[in-house]
Amino acid sequence: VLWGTHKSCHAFHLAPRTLRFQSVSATGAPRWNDHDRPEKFNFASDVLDYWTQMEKEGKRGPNPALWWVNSQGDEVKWSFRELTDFTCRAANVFTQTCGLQQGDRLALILPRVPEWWLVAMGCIRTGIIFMPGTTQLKAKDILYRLKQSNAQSIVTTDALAPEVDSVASECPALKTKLLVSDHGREGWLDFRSLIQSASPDHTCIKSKTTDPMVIFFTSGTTGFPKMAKHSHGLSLRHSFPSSRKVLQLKTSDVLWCLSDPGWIMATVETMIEPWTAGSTVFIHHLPQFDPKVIVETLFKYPITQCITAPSVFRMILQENFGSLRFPTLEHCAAGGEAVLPEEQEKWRQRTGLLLHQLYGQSETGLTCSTPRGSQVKPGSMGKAIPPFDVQVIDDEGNILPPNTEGNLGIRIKPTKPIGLFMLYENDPVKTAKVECGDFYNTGDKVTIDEEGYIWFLGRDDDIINASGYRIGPAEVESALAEHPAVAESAVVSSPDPIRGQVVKAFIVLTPQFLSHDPDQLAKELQEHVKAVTAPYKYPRKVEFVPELPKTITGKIKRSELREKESSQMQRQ
Ligand code: BCO
Repeated sequence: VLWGTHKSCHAFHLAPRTLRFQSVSATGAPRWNDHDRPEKFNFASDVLDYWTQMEKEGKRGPNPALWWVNSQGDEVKWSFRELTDFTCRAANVFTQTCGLQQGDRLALILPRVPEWWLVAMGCIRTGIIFMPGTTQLKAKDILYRLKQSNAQSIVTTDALAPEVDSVASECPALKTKLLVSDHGREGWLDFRSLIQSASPDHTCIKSKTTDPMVIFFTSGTTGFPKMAKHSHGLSLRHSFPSSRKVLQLKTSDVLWCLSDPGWIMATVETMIEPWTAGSTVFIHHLPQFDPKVIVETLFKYPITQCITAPSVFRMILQENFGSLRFPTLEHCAAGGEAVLPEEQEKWRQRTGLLLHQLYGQSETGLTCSTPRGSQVKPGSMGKAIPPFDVQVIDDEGNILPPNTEGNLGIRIKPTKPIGLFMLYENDPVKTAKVECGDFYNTGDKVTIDEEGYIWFLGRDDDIINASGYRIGPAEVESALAEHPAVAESAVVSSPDPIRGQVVKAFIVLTPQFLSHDPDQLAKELQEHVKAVTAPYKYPRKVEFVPELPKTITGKIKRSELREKESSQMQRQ
């Protein structure tokens, strides 16, 4: 076996913290500047294989490139050389066994298992566009993704294979299904054994920087998730000096980003950014979120940098852990939702470490941050990361002066910056809608101060940000509508001290359910939503109402319900 669930398969020893690698520049080999626009770029050949070469020449230390663990004591450690070998094999599996070609789409729905990185990098080598998805997706969500994207292939795990099979007949473009499992399944190819028998000889495509690389599904204020398509520029951007400044990763760093592999944060922070610097990517399988396991892991392994959602830091602070002075941890960053100044202060007091904020979207990747070593202004999401020219704009795209509330805009004219998404696939209307004068309008309300620090104020629409998940109300309302008790519903955000916001559903019942026990019915509806769509979207709060507030034209006034929630929370 090349790998698998085996104890400490490679005898890697991490360099002591004081030992830094002198033979290569401590921050890797920056070959591009912030405003370079090379015609060709491919993360596999330009970055991964570069570090493989450095290893061969003895210019990189013995730290693994990927270090994966689980709670059972299993461990996988791969060097860059092994990663080049395995990802070339993955590339051959896709092109030779599956018959996939550059530009084809592959849905990648795996938990945090080492194969996720092989699939993603195998796609990059071949130009197959990968589409990460969380394993919380249900059959209906998967069907939507496969159909919208015309996916030719899917890679997933045991738990989701039956969900895929239940909808596969409705997806004529789907040619191959690959299973990552220790067991076979009829109609599925066994990814692990194919990798073992595949050749490690593969020639990476010479991709243009502007060729598509990855699609992220992202929730919108109306309808179902949009497909934010990114080019290879997303990965090139992390070679730029300004991006490298954010975490200042070195080959000796061990970076643990806890994000589910379904989100852009994982693609960037568990692959692109650390490997650009030749650092170690640390992954814990974490099938269930448990603050105790996170704290134990930070004590047990020589992790130097940790990135996760603010809710995770809050959940850790809420527990009664004796000490949070982690022996090797040097830098912490939080992204996906806003962090309050008091939370940053509490984290500093308990751990001795500053909590840096990161800001970005599926459309933008990393957009703002307080780079390591620069002044943290508590509550601010930091400054713009070049080459993004970030401005606060009004609804016409005019730049507003400092300390004035407006939309966070990223300049796209005359030139779209490297790293910003290309477009919403198949949706020119929504793509045009987010263009505002010379800017891409993120829809996030912010202010900017005289020193360029940006302060998050909220959304200008109905999108809910629950513990870092971006949730569109229509997705939850549509799931609720499938239940016979629901005549009508309106879903909005409700403030929450731990998760920032939670999903709240106001529900008008059908006559036959009016006499049901409301607590039991609320639980039943919550379970129903968890069963028909990704469970993170389920309404943690439910209120039954006789009617919903509407405009004269019959549009639900979600803002009225949202304000009601906010004022109620303030009174409590
Ligand atoms: O809380 P409950 O127990 O009632 O429900 C939870 C789960 O137990 C449940 N569930 C999960 N899988 C299920 C299931 N139920 C039925 N069947 C299944 N297969 O559903 C609920 C899921 O909620 P959750 O995921 O919020 O769970 P949890 O365990 O409370 O996790 C907390 C967090 C903080 C770990 C989680 O919310 C999280 O990971 N948040 C971060 C999201 C994130 O990474 N966002 C970044 C996006 S990228 C970006 O913003 C760009 C930034 C540069």
